[in-house]
Amino acid sequence: MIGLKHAIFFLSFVYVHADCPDGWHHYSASCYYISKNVHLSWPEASSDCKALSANLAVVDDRDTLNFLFTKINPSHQKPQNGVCQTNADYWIDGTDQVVEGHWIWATFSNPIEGNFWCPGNPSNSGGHEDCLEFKDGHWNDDVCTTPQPFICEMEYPGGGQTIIG
Ligand SMILES: [Ca+2]
Ligand SMILES: [Ca+2]
Repeated sequence: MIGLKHAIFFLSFVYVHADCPDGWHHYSASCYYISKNVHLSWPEASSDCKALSANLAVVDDRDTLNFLFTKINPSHQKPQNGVCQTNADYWIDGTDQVVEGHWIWATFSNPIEGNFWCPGNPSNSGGHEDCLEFKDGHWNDDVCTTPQPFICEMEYPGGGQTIIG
């Protein structure tokens, strides 16, 4: 027989379903928000993500790049004129504003590794392309003041259930 003390102990556990916020996409250990209709400069986009308790997305593996590409381009259309020829550009977290050519993920200050650059990039065109954008599932450097959509990322809040004692 379970005594009153034990019954209260069991009742004090509350199961809460933890998931990405509405409008965010769950992939692997993260939640992603794609601002399709909000166009901001890179610094403004970074601030907007932080206001959502997130940061501009750190996207440095092929699977995640592909996942985001299918979310942005659900019809899976291949760019007609070849990769990186569309104007569907989304700010992500990389920058070389501190040291030209030294690309870092701004949120964590660690060097960008991997090579998912659009052909011929980073180009630093005009001498001032210092912010990283997602373009057709690849990376491109662009002018930080350009207003355009962006992708925020936050840690996935849990495996589905959180126990609050
Ligand atoms: Ca640059
Ligand atoms: Ca470029």
